[in-house]
Amino acid sequence: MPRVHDGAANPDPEHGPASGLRFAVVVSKFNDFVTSKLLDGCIDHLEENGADSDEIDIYWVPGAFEIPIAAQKCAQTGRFDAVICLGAVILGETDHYRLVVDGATQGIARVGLDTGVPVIFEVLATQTVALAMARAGGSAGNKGEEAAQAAIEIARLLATIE
Ligand code: INI
Repeated sequence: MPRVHDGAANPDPEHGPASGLRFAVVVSKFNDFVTSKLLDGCIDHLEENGADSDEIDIYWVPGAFEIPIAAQKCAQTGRFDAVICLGAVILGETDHYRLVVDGATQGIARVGLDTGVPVIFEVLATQTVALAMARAGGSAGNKGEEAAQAAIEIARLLATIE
C-alpha cells in the first residue's frame, strides 16, 4: 500500500493543525490598505487553526521588493516552521510594476529553496485597486487566509518527510 502524506490531515483534532507551529509573516507597507486586510485574514486563520499568537512574528517591510530579504533572514534564524509573504503590487503607468512583481516573485521562491523553510507567496499583482480589494476580504475572498492555510499544510507536510 502506498503511504499517503497530506499536511491538511490533522491527527490530533483536540488541537488545531497549526498548534505548535511558529510563523513569520512578512508584509509590505506599500498599498497597506490592501496588505493590512491580507494580514488580518492571515492571522485570524492561523489562530482559528490553533496557532499560538505568541508564536507569530509580523515584520513590516517598505514594499514588495523588500519582502525577499526579510523573508530570507526569518528563514535563516531556524525559528520558524513557515514564512508567509504578503504584498500588493498594483499596475501603475510605468514598467516599475513588472520589475517589482518579478523581483518579489523570484526572490521569494529562492528563499524557500535556498533555506528549506517553506515560504508562502501571496503578493497580489493586479491591474486595478478594485481587483486587489476583491482578493483582500472582498468578493474573491481573502488571499491572506489562503496563505495561512498553505503555510499550515506545507509546514506539516515537510515535517513528515524524512
Ligand atoms: N511596492 C509594492 O509593494 N507595491 C507596488 O504596487 C509598488 N509600485 O507600484 O511601485 C511598489 N513599489 C515599491 C517597491 O516595492 C520598493 O519598496 C521600492 O522600489 C524600493 O526598493
